[in-house]
Amino acid sequence: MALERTLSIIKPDATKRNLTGKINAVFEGAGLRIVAQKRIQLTEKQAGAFYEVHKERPFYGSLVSSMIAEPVVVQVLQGENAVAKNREVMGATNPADAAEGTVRKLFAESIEANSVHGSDSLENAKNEISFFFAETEILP
Ligand code: RTP
Ligand code: MG
Repeated sequence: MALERTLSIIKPDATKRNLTGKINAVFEGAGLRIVAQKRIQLTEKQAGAFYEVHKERPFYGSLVSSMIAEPVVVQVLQGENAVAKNREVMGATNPADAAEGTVRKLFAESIEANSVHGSDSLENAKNEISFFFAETEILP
């Protein structure tokens, strides 16, 4: 088992419904430690750059719009196999397919308003963490 860090975002649909604490409780209950966290308002430019990999997808425009509609909470989660563990805890992209007890099953409204983002590989986690955090802001 490897101690890893992953980037998590509590998305606008969830911050709007005041669910930050409830979602954090699911992460912490699964053994993930919140070692950095801040509430920020993304700009269109930032959200567009963050989701650049999806630029050609039909949902790119509405994804970027939805990510700037309300503040988000960006956070670094640390734990054993944190990248895969967080993906497991988040549940499937579409809440209709998400397993019981997962964040998306518990809280997501739709495939777009799906409450959380989580890095999908260790390499992407490193890049996504540095997109939002300086190393000095991460306090294990
Ligand atoms: P994420 O990156 O947000 O952690 O989620 P994911 O890997 O499960 O999903 P991904 O395929 O990377 O898509 C990124 C986000 O785009 C929205 N989406 N909308 N309308 C659609 O068909 C559609 N497909 C994806 C979702 O909000 C997804 O989280
Ligand atoms: Mg993804």
